[in-house]
Amino acid sequence: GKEKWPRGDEKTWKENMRALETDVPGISRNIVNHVQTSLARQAYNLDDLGAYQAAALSVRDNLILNWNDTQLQYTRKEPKRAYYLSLEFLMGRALDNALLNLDLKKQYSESTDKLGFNMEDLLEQERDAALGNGGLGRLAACYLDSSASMELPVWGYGLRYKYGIFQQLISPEGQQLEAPDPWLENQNPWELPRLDVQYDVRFYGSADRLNDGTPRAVWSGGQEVVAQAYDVMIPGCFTKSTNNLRLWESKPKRGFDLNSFNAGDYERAVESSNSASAITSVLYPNDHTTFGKELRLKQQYFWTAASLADMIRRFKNIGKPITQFPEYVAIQLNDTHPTMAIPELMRILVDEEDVPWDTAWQITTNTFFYTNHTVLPEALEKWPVPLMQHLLPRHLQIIYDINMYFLQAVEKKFPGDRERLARMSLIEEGFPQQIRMAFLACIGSRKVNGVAELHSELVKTTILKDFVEFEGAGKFSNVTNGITPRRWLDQCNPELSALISKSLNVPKQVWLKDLFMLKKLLPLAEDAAFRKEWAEIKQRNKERLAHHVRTTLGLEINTNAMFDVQIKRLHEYKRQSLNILGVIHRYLTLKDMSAEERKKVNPRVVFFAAKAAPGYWIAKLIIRLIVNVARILNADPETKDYLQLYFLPDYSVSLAEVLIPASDISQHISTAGTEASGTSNMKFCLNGGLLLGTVDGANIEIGEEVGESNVFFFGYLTPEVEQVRYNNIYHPRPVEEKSPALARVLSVVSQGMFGDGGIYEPFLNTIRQGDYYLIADDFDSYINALKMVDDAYLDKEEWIKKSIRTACTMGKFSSDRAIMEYAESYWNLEPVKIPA
Ligand code: GPU
Repeated sequence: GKEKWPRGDEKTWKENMRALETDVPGISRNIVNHVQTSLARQAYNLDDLGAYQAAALSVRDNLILNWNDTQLQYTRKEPKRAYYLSLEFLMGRALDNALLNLDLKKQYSESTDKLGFNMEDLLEQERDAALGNGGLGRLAACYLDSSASMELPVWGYGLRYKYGIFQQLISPEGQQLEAPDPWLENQNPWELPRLDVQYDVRFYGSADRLNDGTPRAVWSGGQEVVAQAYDVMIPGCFTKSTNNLRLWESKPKRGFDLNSFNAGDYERAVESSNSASAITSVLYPNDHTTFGKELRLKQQYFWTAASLADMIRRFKNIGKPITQFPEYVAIQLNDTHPTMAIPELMRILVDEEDVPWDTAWQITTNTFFYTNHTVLPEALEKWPVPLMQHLLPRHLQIIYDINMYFLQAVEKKFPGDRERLARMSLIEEGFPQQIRMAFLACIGSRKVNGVAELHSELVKTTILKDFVEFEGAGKFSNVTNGITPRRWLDQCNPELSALISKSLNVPKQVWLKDLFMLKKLLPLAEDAAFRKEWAEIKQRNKERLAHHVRTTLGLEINTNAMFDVQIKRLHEYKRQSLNILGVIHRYLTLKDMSAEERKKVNPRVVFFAAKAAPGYWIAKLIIRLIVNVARILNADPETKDYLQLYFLPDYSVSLAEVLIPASDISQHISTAGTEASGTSNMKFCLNGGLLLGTVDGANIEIGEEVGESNVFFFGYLTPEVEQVRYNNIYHPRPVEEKSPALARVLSVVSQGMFGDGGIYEPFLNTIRQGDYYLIADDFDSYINALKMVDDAYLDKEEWIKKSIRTACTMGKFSSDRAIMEYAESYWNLEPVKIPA
């Protein structure tokens, strides 16, 4: 229909509307404008940081214009929308990505050149947005990139932590120290405060059922906190489509606690203001563990309540009856962290919208989708009932009611099976009783998925087995994770990207959004000239990494060596321990050799980077061992030409972007059945690094795509692990018997070859006793796999062929594929074209 011009003179408005600045003069004008006005600086006092900020603000202008057009189109077309709820978004830097996606890289470097700045230097000025711990948070970031690139109406919802993941420092003894990450300190040009988007969120108080024949209750009293929206624009790649990541900041309600002011208790009033801002002050740095802290539950509720209120307001604007909510809204729960959204939606529907219970439950279970990211028991969230009662009394009532109806249905299907009821109850008996969030997420959702084939099977056969029996297997399925080839190939490895475009004779605009096209390059593995170019790029990426390490750490790296990389959170199940013990074994082997024998050895540089959760002391001890082994090895004149070891501190997205393209081989060596998927495995392979791994997570699917002759697998298989663990406890065998090689390694560590051996005993004992992660059981098989890697590397040409075959069969692992699976099979979303 014809829209009436809302106010003022239409012509004056329209004549003054800005368009995108896409040519070099326009870009320069815009940058200089920002230097002059936004930053209040001038040419003679502008440094790299200022120039970065001005460039970023000018890019932001373009993003905003695209964002406006996209959101206007969504409002007009009223498509079904999906919302990705994640407590973590590990975004990394934004400028390079925005320039790539807007296709303005060339123009911007020309413009900054003219203004006297080097684009590469400006990119380095940006701080990582590190609002996440690891794979789970980075997956969310890749999915936002793909949703926008696939032109899908998807928004992310998260928290605007004042401090992201801690900065890692390593003391001279090798101890991890944590420093805060004040990433907002230099201002953040990528966010837009939305002062008009605020919601009140209640905590504590009391819940009184109306008992008027309806299920309604009134929740009142307690404390109210304001959720304030900040928007981060998410540009799609080579499209106008620009989506939104809405992050909430907590702040005290205006006029908070006036009573205390009146009573002259100024200090108490300030305290309550502090507690409101505390909610979004810091990202919890624990990965795969839950601690049951009140502040964490506050974060979870604050975020889900604000996000749902925002979605419902938007839904109400289109004027449809509330029963149609699931036809317009799909909500993806990234793990169980946002599970409180389920009772919160029930509360809104029942208490505020006066919807009957069964209808409300139908709306809810048609709206949510739950992704599980682990089967490790310590990561399955449970909240103590007394804490829930205190903080969210109405939600506890609702959870009890959901549980009551649910158990009635289970009882009906399996009459008299009391044990089954106890196993499936949302409430775990104990002192205190606890709420099992994975079960709540499962029964409150339309579909449940794992993140790789094996993992999704394990979800069905272990933690949610009873639920499969009760609800049928159809509700449970798999979406194998993916990674965005924009950041993880074109941005981090521009030379390889250029070689691919040249060889395909297709611009990257095409193949970066259709990654299966890489398959067309497979025949070139047989082309010696192509192999040469391929290998030279890998070599230059190794030199780029060496340069980075030289300038940041002052260390000199042998770039003629094989680069062997393991970078991920430090966790016992990921088995960095196996890797470092293998390095020590290699060292001992080298020491056993004569100088002549050593000369035949392939030089190798081993890289680690990993943060440990601040309270995870075994993990910190493993870091300490790595650092101290590195100190000895790198100083040993007999071996240092053949074996170097580096622990690079403060692992981040930006560091990964330098490490991954430089790897010859990378390690993904979790105990079989423990790594749900892994995603860095995909990144390394896409950059032509070979994979050394266990038969676990997405490694298996990578092996299927690449062909088993191009990957190095070892270790016990998932179905065998349980029996091995059982034997380790009930029929223990000494390490000497399982692996004499490992026994020797453990003994040199405990005898102090790498400094005070005593301090490592608690770690060594985890292997000697129980060995839950099968270190000793897998050690010989691991050493054997390393030997196969060494042998394969001797044949340089064959190695390069493997590298080419690996990269060119990674099409499946584009997050575009993954996000299309969610859009089509889960959310039922259609792309929305944004007119030029
Ligand atoms: N993952 Br649960 C995390 O990074 N953090 C967590 O707390 C949990 C899972 C990871 C999985 O370990 C990894 O295998 C997976 O690839 C990633 O989530 C994304 O699904």
